[in-house]
Amino acid sequence: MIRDKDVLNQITDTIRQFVNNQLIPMEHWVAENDRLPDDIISQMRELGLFGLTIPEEYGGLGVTMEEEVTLAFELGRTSPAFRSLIGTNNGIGSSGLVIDGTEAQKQKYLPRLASGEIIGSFCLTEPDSGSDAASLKTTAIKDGDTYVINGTKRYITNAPEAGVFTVMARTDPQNKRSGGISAFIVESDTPGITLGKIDKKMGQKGAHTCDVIFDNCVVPADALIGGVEGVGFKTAMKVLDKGRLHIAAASTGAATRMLDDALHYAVERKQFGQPIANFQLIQAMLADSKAEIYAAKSMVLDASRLRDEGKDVVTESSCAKMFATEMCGRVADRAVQIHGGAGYIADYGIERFYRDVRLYRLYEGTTQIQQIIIARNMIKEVSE
Ligand code: COS
Repeated sequence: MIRDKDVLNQITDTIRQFVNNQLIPMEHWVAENDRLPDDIISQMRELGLFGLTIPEEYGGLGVTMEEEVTLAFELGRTSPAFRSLIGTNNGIGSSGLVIDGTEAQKQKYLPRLASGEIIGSFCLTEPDSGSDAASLKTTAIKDGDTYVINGTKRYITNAPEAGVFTVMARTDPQNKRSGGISAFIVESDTPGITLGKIDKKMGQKGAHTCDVIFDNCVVPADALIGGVEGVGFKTAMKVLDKGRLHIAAASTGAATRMLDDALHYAVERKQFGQPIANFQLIQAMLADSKAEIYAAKSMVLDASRLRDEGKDVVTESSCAKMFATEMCGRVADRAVQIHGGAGYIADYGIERFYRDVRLYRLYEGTTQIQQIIIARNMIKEVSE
């Protein structure tokens, strides 16, 4: 759903110019220095990019899902590290509060997340609990009017920058599956929290992940999201349903950029006395990529519109995430191939994209988890 086409076009144009003029020129610097320049972060704040999805009454722009993915198509066209910094505030680092938080929790944190004053981060994954999220071992044991949290969270995006964590922890240790899990909003300077060293990743330099360790970390009882125990797993799943659509859009944006780079290279690069774009084997790679990007974009928009209509889009969200991220991987591979030897050389940037986008098929649920969700829902529907 687009609330006002002119306003959306204006925001999209602003972001497109920001990506083209400010972010793309800094991609190499970010990869070399493994951080974002401070002035870029300030500009992101000024543009309101940290609060795109946060409801207007809490200081954000309150974009709809269709508007969000439209903007993510643009933000996806540059190094994922830029989008990653604002990504958690607009997605998994705030959605738990937006979807299930109490009014007091929303009032307390959402305005600061929307302005970019603090960064939000989502703590679900653990050393022994990745795809099987319901098996998580971190505990939050009630003690008077507090909870005591113990456990380790792993690969937590933006944890080194975070001011506040959404933490999934087991409040009922007797219940070993999803029903024993609750979600908490925890400030990062709470005593008992330490961070591991920043992970060395395959790509996405400038976007940081690390362990978050809770050692007898005492939080007030009102840190329990929504004030209800035992529904934290469902909160996490709802957060991910939305997050997966965003990642699908970002992957589509990245594929668009890589195809654009490959097309320009193919038109300029001459072999056998003519641009390689004249060769049909190159054309096949360009055409397949174009069609697949179009398909992904259509899926993402369709699923987003359905979500805006209030429909259950668990299946569609997983379909879009699976297709768009796998498509993005194929386009990355073809883009390197079209660049030939240059595709393997850092100066051309395409090898960096190839490594950066590999993560899209893994986080917020691997492709195999999306397949399981889609197939399970199909089987459930036919059995009912
Ligand atoms: N929205 C709301 N509720 C949901 C839901 C959703 N999208 N998905 C599941 N639930 C509910 C179920 O209805 C069920 O509720 P009841 O107990 O009341 O029946 C409960 O949650 C448990 O669901 P389910 O039985 O499907 O859980 P499983 O343990 O079988 O696992 C998967 C579900 C595999 C889909 C889940 O663990 C998952 O998504 N894993 C990937 C985790 C992930 O993406 N990690 C990335 C890290 S964050 S960057």
